[in-house]
Amino acid sequence: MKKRVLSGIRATGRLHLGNYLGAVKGMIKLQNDPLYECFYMVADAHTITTPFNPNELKQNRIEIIVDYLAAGLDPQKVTLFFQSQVPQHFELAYYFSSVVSIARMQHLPTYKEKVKQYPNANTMALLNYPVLMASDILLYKADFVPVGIDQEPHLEVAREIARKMNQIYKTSFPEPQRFATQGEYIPSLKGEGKMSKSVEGSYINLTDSLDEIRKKIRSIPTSTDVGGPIIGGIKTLFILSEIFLPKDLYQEFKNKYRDKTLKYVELKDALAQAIYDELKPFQEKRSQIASDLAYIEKVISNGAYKASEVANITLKEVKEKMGLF
Ligand code: AQP
Repeated sequence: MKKRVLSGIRATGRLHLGNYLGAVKGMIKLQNDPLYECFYMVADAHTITTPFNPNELKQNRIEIIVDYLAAGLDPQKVTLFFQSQVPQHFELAYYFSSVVSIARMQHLPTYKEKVKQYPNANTMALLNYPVLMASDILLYKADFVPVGIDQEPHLEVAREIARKMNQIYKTSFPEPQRFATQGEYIPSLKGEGKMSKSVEGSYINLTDSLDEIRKKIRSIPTSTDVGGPIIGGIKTLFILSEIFLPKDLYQEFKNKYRDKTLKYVELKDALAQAIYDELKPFQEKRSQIASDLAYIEKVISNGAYKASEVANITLKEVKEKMGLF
């Protein structure tokens, strides 16, 4: 039996380097391993947990599918779908909500951060986010979830729900584990917090031009003193350099930093070029795919059909065991 994999990205905007390195790279790695059966969704329903614009959501969810395809996800190997087109996610989340306490959800750091970010949008949907995420994963009985480290508290909730359901109703949910990548936490270009779609100035989009990337990398705050502690913007610079630069070049810049001979602009421009070189094939492929709307629509409808088939089996089991069938 193949191990199952589930992942998703909210349709809140265009993908950035954090999403790519923390999630999409892991998604591609598992797609290419015949031991895994992968389900990758656009988490369009999770998008409404924070303020959103319906017209933008409609467009953004298609853009994420195009991003997935351009990044190398292959619908012949994996199931790509919109979460909202498989309503079994919502039904299972409702059953799961009966084994989760309100206090447990209120104490999650991710919930507290979002309430701080959007104090006027402290909704039931936001509080329920981790329960719906547990349902996304467990509906497919996924063993692995390629997501960034910021999602770890939500995975812990999914494991707790799996344990409780198995204990109370004798279901057979696995306890899902995060599939980590080297880029599991990409810091903000501002030097504080993580790279995030909703924090202006924090991110590099996968569709940015070389000029835009150079400008953004040059804006990373670096103190004039080289050789000090590697924190803030300098840390961001070195984390990205370790991922994108060839090993020897990265080491050379690191040595220069220690020797206090580093010129930041040289490191920044080498890094900008290396990031662009990695993104260029993605960008070329993206414009080809984006022009074929009929193909994109077919991928989405096939995906919903395939995901529903698996979803129905799990839902039937849960309903039977809960006395609802
Ligand atoms: N900075 C990051 N480093 C590594 N991984 C990251 N991810 C997000 N930011 C980083 C991973 O990307 C996947 C998709 O995330 P999401 O779309 O669910 O939304 P998010 O985590 O809410 O991403 P953002 O950019 O921070 O969006 P906003 O600002 O809208 O909330 C997940 O696997 C996540 O771990």
